[in-house]
Amino acid sequence: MNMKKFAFLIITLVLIVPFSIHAQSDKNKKTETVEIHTSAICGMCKERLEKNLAFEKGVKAVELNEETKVISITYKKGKNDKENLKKAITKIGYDADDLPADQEAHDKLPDCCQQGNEPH
Ligand SMILES: [Cu+2]
Repeated sequence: MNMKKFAFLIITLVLIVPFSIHAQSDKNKKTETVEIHTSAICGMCKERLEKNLAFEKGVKAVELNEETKVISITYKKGKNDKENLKKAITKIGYDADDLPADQEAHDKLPDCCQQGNEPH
C-alpha cells in the first residue's frame, strides 16, 4: 500500500466514524420522554397508571415515581404527544398537570385511590 492510499484510508475512517456515531444518536432521538404530575396515591395507583398507559400509542416505557407522583412516559416520536397522554391519564381517573381527572373514571377507583384520601 502506498502512502497516498494509506492517507486516503485514514481520511475515510475519520469521516465515517463520526457519521456512524451521529446516526446512532439520531436513532436514540426517535423517542421522547415527558414528565407529568399526577394525583396517584399508592402502589395500586402506580400499577394502574403504568399498566394502562403502556397500551397508549407508541408508548415504550412508563414509570411513576411514588414519592413525587410524577410519571415519566417514553414514547415513539410522532406517535403520541404530551397533551394526548395527559388526557389518557385523566381517563384513568387521575389529574395530569393542570388537567383534572375524569370524574366518572375517578369515582370508579377503589376508595383508597380516590383523591382526598390519605396515602396508605
Ligand atoms: Cu391507589
